[in-house]
Amino acid sequence: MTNYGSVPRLDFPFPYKIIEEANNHLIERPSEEHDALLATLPLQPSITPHFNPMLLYKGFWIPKFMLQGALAMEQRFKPRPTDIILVSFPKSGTTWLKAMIFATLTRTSYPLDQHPLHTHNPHQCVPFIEREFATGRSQIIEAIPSPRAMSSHLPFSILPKTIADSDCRIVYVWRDPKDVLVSLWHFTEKIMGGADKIPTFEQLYDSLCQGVNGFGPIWNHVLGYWEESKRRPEKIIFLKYENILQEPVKHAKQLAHFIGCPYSEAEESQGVVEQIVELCSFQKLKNSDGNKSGISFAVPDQDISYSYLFRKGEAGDWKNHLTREMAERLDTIIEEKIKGFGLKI
Ligand code: PAP
Repeated sequence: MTNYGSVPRLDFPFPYKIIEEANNHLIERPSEEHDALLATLPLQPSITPHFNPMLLYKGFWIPKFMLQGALAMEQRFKPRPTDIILVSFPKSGTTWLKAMIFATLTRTSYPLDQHPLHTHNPHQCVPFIEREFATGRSQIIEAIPSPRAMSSHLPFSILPKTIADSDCRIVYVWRDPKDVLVSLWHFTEKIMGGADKIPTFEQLYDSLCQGVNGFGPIWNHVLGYWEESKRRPEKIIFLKYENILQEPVKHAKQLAHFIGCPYSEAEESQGVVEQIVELCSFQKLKNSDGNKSGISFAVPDQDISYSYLFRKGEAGDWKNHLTREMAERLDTIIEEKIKGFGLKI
């Protein structure tokens, strides 16, 4: 396993400054070839407006503009052997894991009390590859010095093949789908902010059960990475949100080792692992200046406050939202789909 040692200090907010200053609402025209392909795909409005509309591609409902990005990535993304790509189904712990990866990589680049995570949202530190390609700003991805930390919500079968064939490391995080649903529901409520057409919780629940929601079906998303992590465990680590919550220090060490910058004995005895865990903790991130006031641009034409990404940060909140029947039905659907693959919810 590569050990990167010290990672170059990023002159913050470079290259993220480029992101902040770029015209967020300008989507690069898809190439004619992509246009033609997109026009042939089944289209479905998304119940959650930030993923609207969705196209069915390789068995997954992908938000159209993210699919434009994915197709551009397929043609132009050049993986580097030292790349670290965080992948998740939305609302599974992306923001947290972005913070963990970034803090781990840059722990010697900044004094921890002046770390950029005190003032920046993790999404400003670790960009979404398909979004940058979709919005015509792939130069941001190229400008990040190695080892790059980036992220994606794309299913494994839609990631460019060059990634699967490369030495890049993939960190996949998944979460109990019932809590994913609850998190997505609250997020949707916030971004729709009192609009008349807010979907009901039951509608969102049905869409998840049917697999017709952004990047869904969730079970195939998870299974794609699970299978690949069994094939190539040295290149794909498969983490569960609930397990990280239970044992954050253990997982922080495992993550550091996997991404090529393990903690030294000296760091461990000085409590650096605990400090990184604390820096990335829900309360710390939620209450940081950057997250209280910042506006994200996760999707075009929609301003999403960073604060929406920090709600409860707990496991099992679904018990406050789903009836027993609803929980059992969703569990049964997922269990049926993942049966035989050696994976448990
Ligand atoms: P995204 O896919 O839109 O980026 P993502 O970050 O994956 O969202 O998920 C948000 C969830 O992670 C929220 O869960 P909740 O609604 O159930 O509360 C959010 O609170 C939680 N979260 C964010 N940061 C942390 C953290 N540091 N520790 C634990 N959970 C966190």
